[in-house]
Amino acid sequence: MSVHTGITRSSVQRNHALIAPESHVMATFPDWHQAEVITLISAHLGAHFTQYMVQFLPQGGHGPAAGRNTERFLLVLEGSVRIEAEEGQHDLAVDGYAYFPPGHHHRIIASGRARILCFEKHFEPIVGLETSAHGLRKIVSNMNDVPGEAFLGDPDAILKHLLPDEPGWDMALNTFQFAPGGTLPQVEVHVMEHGLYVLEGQGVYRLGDNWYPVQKGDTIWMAPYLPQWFVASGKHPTRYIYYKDMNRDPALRIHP
Ligand code: UGY
Ligand code: MN
Repeated sequence: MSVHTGITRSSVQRNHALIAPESHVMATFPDWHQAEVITLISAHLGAHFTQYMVQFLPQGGHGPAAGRNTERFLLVLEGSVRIEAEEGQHDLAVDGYAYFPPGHHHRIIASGRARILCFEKHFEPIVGLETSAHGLRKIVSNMNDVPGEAFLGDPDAILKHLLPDEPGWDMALNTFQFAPGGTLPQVEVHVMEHGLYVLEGQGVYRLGDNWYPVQKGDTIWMAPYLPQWFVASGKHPTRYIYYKDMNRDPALRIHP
């Protein structure tokens, strides 16, 4: 076995984190059977959502619905999974995704080796409105079937909204695809938080006053107000998926 040098691209800071695959450490959770879970982003880091990856073992396995009041988005990264929901079942292959509103019963089943990426958030209702009145609904789709738009008119930065952009919804999952040399059009500073996973390609992410080389398989946490910017490098497009909280007044969230 070779001797480890102690070097990694991973870096965990007060308001951001880069977690490269070389730093992943698996855990087993009681309700996930024949599966290894890597919690990438959580409240322990300071985040207000959870991002984790589940690797089902070659013999297949299964996992439970999200916790109470928790909404879940899942994306298939490798292999395929079957979703057993209240109203029937769905088979999802790579790039397939699903969203479950809080309290929506389902089970995730893999019949062989598979890898999924999950984002979960405690749902925040609009003050005075019942959860059922927010228009949340189960979504099952595939990223390749979602139309993209040139972000602020830039054809080198294609944005896709994977979930409905409606006022009742409090989280967004989007993808960005950048042509080589494509950039975010500004150094963004915003109250919304991000959890990001690089699906393909490479580039340089500015996080605060740090510039990090990033590539496929990397996870990034960006706290509220973190200055952020990205440039894609390499010879092929770079694509990432990211979580963002939305549609809630920050003042009301702190002083309800
Ligand atoms: O939606 C966003 O805030 C997005 N433009 N941010 C990002 O990709 N870091
Ligand atoms: Mn942003």
